[in-house]
Formats: sequence, structure tokens, C-alpha cells
Amino acid sequence: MNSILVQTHANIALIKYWGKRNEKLFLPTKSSISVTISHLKTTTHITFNSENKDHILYNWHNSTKKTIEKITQFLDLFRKKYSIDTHFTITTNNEFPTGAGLASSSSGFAALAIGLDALCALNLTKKEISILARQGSGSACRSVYGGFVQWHKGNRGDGSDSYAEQLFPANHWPELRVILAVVSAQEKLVSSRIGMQQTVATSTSYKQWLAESEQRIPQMIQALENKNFSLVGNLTEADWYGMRQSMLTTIPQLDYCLTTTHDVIHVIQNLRKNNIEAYFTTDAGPNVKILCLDKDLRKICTHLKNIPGVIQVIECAATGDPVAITQ
Ligand code: 2P0
Repeated sequence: MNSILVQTHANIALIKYWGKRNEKLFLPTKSSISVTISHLKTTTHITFNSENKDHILYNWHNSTKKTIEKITQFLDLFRKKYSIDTHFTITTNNEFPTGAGLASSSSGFAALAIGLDALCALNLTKKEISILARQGSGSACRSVYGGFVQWHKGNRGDGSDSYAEQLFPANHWPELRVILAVVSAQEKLVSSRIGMQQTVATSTSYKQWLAESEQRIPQMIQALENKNFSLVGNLTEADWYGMRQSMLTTIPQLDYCLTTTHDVIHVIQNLRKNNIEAYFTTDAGPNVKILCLDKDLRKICTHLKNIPGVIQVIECAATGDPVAITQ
């Protein structure tokens, strides 16, 4: 094989990952559950490079100078782990809606892990690929799959039991929608990596969230299995409140929300009072992700588009497994 082309998608966590018990191996303090979503696609092309260095071209939106460092470190880790001594030429593009301020390393590192395995003909299992992707970026271990995915936190010190698995394929729940309400295209001030480190070290409410969030895992799996939308939504928001509280009690305080973020949240809460069911979550940034069912999509999008400060409204759904094409 001369080259490989991989397509992956970013994922949005319903039960969040925020904090590591081992920084070097990217081992999380808790398990998490996500949905891999359409519209946030990464396309990555990898070939062997006969020179003694890697060539990396990327356009990961909102990427910082650190991005190239992170990719290079990941390639070094891959070579060391699998005793490979070649270098690579990599072109990796996040085909996210332009200027949407939706940075994600999840689809990026998942694509690299899938592509490197295929190109080097290692025949790794999905579990091994997930463990590899995790060491590029924690959330990337979940983007190795489409649909609804669980990342088991694991207990071992070497990380061999900290990997993701698919819970349900994307077509398990075709009526579910995820709307992205973009309120800012700005880069975040504190990266997830640094922010979560500070939370683990200083937040007074973090331990309580960890305990409560871990209990939500089996509840969320059951709710997804039964396609119980109200319960999925309520668990998602409850977990978000716990993460938000942990961020707000971090020293220095972490507040990724903007005024418009709160405006969007209020609109969602008001829609619910008027029997239009929608639920919100946010991550390490001000953009809001909204869960709803297909039947209410149009109405909810109309309300979101009318909020001053909302730049873009993107309608997504759960999407399928990554695709790898050998060339
Ligand atoms: C998540 N986030 O579960 C959570 C919710 C942000 C808030 O995963 O340090 O970019 O590379 O492991 O994966 C963002 O964290 O951090 C994230 P690293 P990552 O989706």
C-alpha cells in the first residue's frame, strides 16, 4: 500500500470527560459517552516519506502553534510503540463549516491512528486503535467509531483498559438531531488540556461531579438503548451542570460561556416550558450543542437563528463509522 485516505468525524460528549489521572498516557478520571456527529469531518491523507523527517500539512481550525507539536509527538509515540522507523507525509484537513469556531482534535487524532495502522499494515484491533488515538487526544479515542460511544476510564496504570467502544450504531436512533449554535469563532483562551489540569488540581466540587457522573453512565446507556429522549436530555444537562460547576470553582476560574451562550440556553429552557423538547450542552468553548428530535428541528432552528449573536446554526445527526480508502 502506498497511501491511505481516512475520513472521521468529531464527537460531542453527553457524559463528559474533563480531567486526567495520568497526563502522559491520557488516562481519564472518569468514563464518558458521546455521539459522533455529521458535518464535522476530518479528511487525512498519509503516505510514507523517504526523508528522515515528517511533513505535516494541516488546517485544523482554531489550531494553535502547539498543534504541529502534538501531531509530531503522536507520530514519535506511534513509531516507538510499534517499532517503526519510517517517516510520513500527512495532509489533514478539518472540513468543518468555515469560521465556525468548532475546534476538535477528536476527529483529527482518530484519523491519524486509523490511517497509520492501515498504512503500516499493523492490523490493530479497534480497541488498540482507540488506545492509540487516546494518546493523541483523549476524546479522539471515541471518534474511532461512529454512532453512540462509551470511553471506559479503566483502572490499570498502563492504560490498557482505557479505550472506547461503540454502544449503538448511528442508525439506532435516526430521529435524534444535534444542532450546533455557533456564537463565537474565537480561539479559546485556556486550552482543554490546561483547563482540565487546573480543575483536577483546584476545584472544590470536582470529586462530587466525578462520583455523580460515573453513576450516570449506566443510566445513559439504558436511556439511549430505549431511545428515551427526555432521560437522555436530562442526564446530558445534569452532567453539563456538574462539569460547569467544576470549571467555575477552578482556580483561576474557568468560564468558557459568553453572554450569547446563556441566551441560547435560556431559549432552550423556554422552548421546553412550551412543550418543545430540546436539551443543551457546551464544552470547552462558548458554542452550544442542542439535542432534539427531527420533528421539532425546524421550529428550534428558527428560534436559534433569531437570537442576536448567534452566528451560525448547523443541523447535524449521528454519523457512521470512519472510512479508510487505500490508494
Ligand atoms: C469531552 N472535552 O468529553 C470534553 C468535554 C471538552 C469538554 O474532550 O487533553 O481535546 O487532548 O485529552 O480531548 C476536550 O478535551 O483534551 C474534551 P486532551 P481533549 O468531549
